Amino acid sequence: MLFALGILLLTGHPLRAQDATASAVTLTGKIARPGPLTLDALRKLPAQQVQVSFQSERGTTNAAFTGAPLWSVLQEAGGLTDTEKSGPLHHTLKVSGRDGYFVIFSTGELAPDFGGEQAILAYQQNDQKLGGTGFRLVMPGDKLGGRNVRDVVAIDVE
Ligand SMILES: Nc1nc2c(c(=O)[nH]1)N[C@H]1C(S)=C(S)[C@@H](COP(=O)(O)O)O[C@H]1N2
Ligand SMILES: [Mo]
Repeated sequence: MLFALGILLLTGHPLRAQDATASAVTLTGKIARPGPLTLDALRKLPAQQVQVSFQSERGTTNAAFTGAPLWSVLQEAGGLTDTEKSGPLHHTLKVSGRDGYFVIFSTGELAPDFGGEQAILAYQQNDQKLGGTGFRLVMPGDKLGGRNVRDVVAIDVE
């Protein structure tokens, strides 16, 4: 009985585990408060809408995406643990999709006082909720769609 309870606590309820991956991005690494970022929490951050146009094998996608800047997601999680003067120039973010696809960003390209790139962790495309995990990274201005990671499940800061 205790053993079964232990297994349940360790593995969690299978349905709950599935829900969690479907509606949260896991933040790990060198941030003050690592852990899951739920869709609800993301929706509470000041929203930004960006118009993007990118090419892929499927042609050109034109869409408006709504979400929160990746930089504010980091700040919401307490910011970088590295508080040195040039801390924002020393780290990387690995943004991973459910299929293992990933893109690396540098904190310097995102920090508002440096590159200030408008990377958005989006939850809405035009007026529709995103499918899949519900999260997509969007880089307005990119010609190709490669950095627009679909079905984001994890962001690791190193
Ligand atoms: N998770 C995940 N995201 C991904 C990819 C992928 O294979 N897996 N491919 C990228 C590439 S190369 C392109 S061009 C775009 C295509 O976007 P689309 O699927 O919305 O057309 O998604 C990007 N995001
Ligand atoms: Mo692509």
